[in-house]
Amino acid sequence: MRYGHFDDERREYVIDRPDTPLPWINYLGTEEYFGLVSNTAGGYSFYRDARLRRLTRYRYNNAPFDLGGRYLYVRDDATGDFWSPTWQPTRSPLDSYECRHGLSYTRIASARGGIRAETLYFVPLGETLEVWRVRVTNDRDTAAELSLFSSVEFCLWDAQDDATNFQRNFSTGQVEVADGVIYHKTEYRERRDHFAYFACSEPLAGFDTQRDTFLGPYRGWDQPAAVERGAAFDSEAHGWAPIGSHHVRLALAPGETREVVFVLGYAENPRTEKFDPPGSQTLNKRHVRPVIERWLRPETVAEGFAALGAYWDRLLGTLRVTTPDADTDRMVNIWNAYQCVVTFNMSRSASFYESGIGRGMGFRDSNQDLLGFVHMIPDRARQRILDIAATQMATGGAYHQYQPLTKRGNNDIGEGFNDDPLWLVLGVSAYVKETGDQTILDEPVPFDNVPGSEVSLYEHLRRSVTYTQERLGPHGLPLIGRADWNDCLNLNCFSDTPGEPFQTTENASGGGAESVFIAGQFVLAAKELAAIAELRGRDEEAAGYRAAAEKMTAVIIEHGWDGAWFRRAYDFHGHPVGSSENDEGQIFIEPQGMCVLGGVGLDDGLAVRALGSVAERLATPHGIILQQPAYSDYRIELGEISSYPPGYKENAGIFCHTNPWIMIAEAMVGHGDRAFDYYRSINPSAREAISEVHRCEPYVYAQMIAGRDAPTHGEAKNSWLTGTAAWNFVAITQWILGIRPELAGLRVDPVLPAAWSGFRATREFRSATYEITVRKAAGVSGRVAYLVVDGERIDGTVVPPAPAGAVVAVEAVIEQ
Ligand code: BGC
Ligand code: IFM
Repeated sequence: MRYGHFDDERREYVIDRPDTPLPWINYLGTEEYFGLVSNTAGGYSFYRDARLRRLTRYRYNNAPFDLGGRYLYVRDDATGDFWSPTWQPTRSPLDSYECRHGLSYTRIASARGGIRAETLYFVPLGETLEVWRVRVTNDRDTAAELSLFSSVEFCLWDAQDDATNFQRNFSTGQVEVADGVIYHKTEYRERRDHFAYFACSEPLAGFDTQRDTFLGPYRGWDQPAAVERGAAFDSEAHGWAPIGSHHVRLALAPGETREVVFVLGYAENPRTEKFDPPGSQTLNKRHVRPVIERWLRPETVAEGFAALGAYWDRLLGTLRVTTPDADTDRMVNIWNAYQCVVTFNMSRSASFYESGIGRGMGFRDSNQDLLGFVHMIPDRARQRILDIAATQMATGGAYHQYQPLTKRGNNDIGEGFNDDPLWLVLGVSAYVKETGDQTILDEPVPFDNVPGSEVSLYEHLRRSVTYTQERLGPHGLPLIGRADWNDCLNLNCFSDTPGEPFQTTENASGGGAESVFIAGQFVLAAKELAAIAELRGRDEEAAGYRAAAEKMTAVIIEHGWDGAWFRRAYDFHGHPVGSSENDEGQIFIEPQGMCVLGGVGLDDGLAVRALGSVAERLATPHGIILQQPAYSDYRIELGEISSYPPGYKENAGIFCHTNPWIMIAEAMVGHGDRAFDYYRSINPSAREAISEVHRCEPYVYAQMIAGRDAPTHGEAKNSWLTGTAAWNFVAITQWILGIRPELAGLRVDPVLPAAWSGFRATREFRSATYEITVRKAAGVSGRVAYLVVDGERIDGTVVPPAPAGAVVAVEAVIEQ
């Protein structure tokens, strides 16, 4: 069952009923000011940091699930009938409803009783504000006397404090209303000097700034007293809950449309210029007045919206594909790429499943996210890398997270996730391959942001590799520490006394448990670093890294191979995890993917064998399960993984992030059909037809789909902010379609499903454009036999970089 459809031409997903199984959301903003917006206008806004600079309030885990947002009310002043044109919060029946989620904008249109309202929400480039452009049309053949009310509930900036510290916060709220603009000027705890403003293009019939006056006693957002009676109270908030609401009266002739613009923005005042006149309580808002005036003008709004479209044309123009599969095309060309940029902006901070207060930016997560957006925004990727690397320690170890506002490592979760440092090598290598920019390797980067501790980024990479080499366990495999990629595989939660639970932060990473996953990742990273070393003429170092990769490969084969697949780990007691010797958790997906990505088992058939086991034991029509059999009970020696009910999250859920590793591995061994089947099984667009099962948005990946042990098998959860976005983009574009940036140039080496007869693509790469045609007869499943580059046949599959501005025609011919 569908709840809408894709409009590929306009790069939109069109939702045609408001009661989607879960809120289907979108993001506004591309630079510093961001918002989340659902298909019924729920969500919130923030400036740079979703925790510390939250403009509007949102209550998570609400009932209904999504309540609170950028709400409007239309009232027919002749009858008193009122409704929300975005359906929420009144949920009044609508004669028509349509929500179009586009690239950094959302448009929600509806009609009731012959009155149509269409609202466009977006954040203009270069501004710290959002625009709501509302068009109200009278489709009746009589005149209409209407009222339009806006509403937002202000957050008192620190979202965590706002949600908990009521003894204080019920007394701090302050607003000011001047020239029809509502200013929210509650002081932030540290008395930073910023404020929010909410303006309207029309003369006001009234306003409200105190929530409980606007709503009335014992009422909710579905039935505000001001709207019901058709007149605002002109309330001024002193403490309690400041809101912003404008009341506008509209008299519309038959057929007439009126455009009303609302602008919600963020501004700062230097401390000395905070008040006007100095020392008074009146906000100095001189600098924002011109901004407000400009953005209330319909022409500015139209130009701003067009500029946003052009921005996305530019970003998405980097790679365009035309394949025989529509779901592939729309994900690669539009939605997957878009999700990668959103993940760049948000990391794991703010979604409808991430509260915006819980987490900073992940060291591991951000490095992987980079793989999905580096081709679109290389400059920002460069900066991101330098920021991440600056949180690394001199030991090569890393803070697991850092704070976006301060860019400092944050020790809330601690360190000792022993996979972390190696992701930096993979992130940097992806950047250098994409851009050819080797200067980044010489950038001075501090350790733990301590001035004076700077060494080159290249040295940081070396330390990442050394970090693993210096932490090997009894089998010569890397120590896992607190956990590796799988946060919940906590193998050092040992107990000396049987039956005695025992786990502290200190000992969680101190034991001897080992990870085969990190071993595979090490092989991959050491090879990548060897190639970078060679590029810099450090052949001896390169040889050292290659030798280290070989040595680790041998250890994996000796101690990490279980007979038909790669083992997952050894626990604190030295028992294998992910082995046929285990009663549960016999086979895990992660080492099958990562070892093959590192090239382990490619020559001796182990890779093919392991992938066969994945197909046999882990694959389902809804994606590949993380491990099987699911743990049925808690086991202290395995930790949190066994605390999840079977089929969810890390305990045998379909953890989508890992699936592309298998797609890539299958492509590496030449299995185009299997790689593509796996790709389609979790491709959200390909799952659109089963939206009642999948339940999350059909245009973006979710972190997890419930596994076969769960009663809700096939149900997705935790959409948007997941490494799934970047890795699927890499799997489909670089390995299945095979357009892969390498140090030496652009490789074109697809591994396609047999039924396809080729595809076409345009790829911007290092300032040149590659027009790629892949030809293959349907039914054939071979690899590229030769390339023809600008009419000349070349050996191998790497197209050397062309001069900037060149347009290069590449033809790849696949033969049996
Ligand atoms: C991860 C989850 C994991 C959890 C453990 C989070 O950081 O996203 O997948 O289950 O940590 O509490
Ligand atoms: O690898 C982690 C990631 O860093 C956060 N989400 C869950 C993943 C698996 O545990």
